Amino acid sequence: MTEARLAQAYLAFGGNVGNSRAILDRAVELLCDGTDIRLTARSSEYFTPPWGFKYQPPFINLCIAVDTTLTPRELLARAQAVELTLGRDRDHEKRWGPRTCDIDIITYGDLAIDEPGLILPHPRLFERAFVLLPLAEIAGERKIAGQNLRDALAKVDTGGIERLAPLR
Ligand code: A4P
Ligand code: MG
Repeated sequence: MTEARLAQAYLAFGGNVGNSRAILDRAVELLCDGTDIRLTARSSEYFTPPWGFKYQPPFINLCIAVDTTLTPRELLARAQAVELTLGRDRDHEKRWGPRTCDIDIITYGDLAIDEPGLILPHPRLFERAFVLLPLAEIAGERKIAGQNLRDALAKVDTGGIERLAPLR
């Protein structure tokens, strides 16, 4: 029997429709089954002003680190299945608009890919304080595409972002 390869991946979660803290908590729980996807670190939750499309409610964002035996495509499929379970409706949402639960893969090991439907590292990572802030909390010294996360964070505007105290 060949042993399954273990990769370390980082994922970002966001939502601004419904009880976002409860929904994202459930999303992490559903995604990290402890078998194929094992949670190794989780950031605080952050209250963040809307990015991209401004006329919408603020978001809750968080990031996690996982060890996974899945391929990047399998991981994306699992993430999208969780989005659907939690009520995401891709057919009726606008780009960068409101959503119950959005899950982006930020990195998968040191893999760099640009294929239809999957780009790694996530292409808009370095523009987004709502991803860099939670990510730096759990992986500040890590380099992505040659950039240290703490340095990347220093270059973006974190105004209006609040770190939330844990619920439990
Ligand atoms: N896709 C390609 N690469 C990836 C990847 N690395 N991870 C594809 C996940 N998906 C990836 O996804 C569109 C397609 O991207 C998927 O079908 C997948 O195959 P989507 O979730 O509908 O993304 P999108 O909304 O079109 O774009 P994007 O850039 O992922 O934006 P977000 O993050 O989904 O935008 N403001 C704050 N403060 N916090 C937020 O969380 N989120 C959004 C939503 C806008 N403003 C926000 C936030
Ligand atoms: Mg997305």
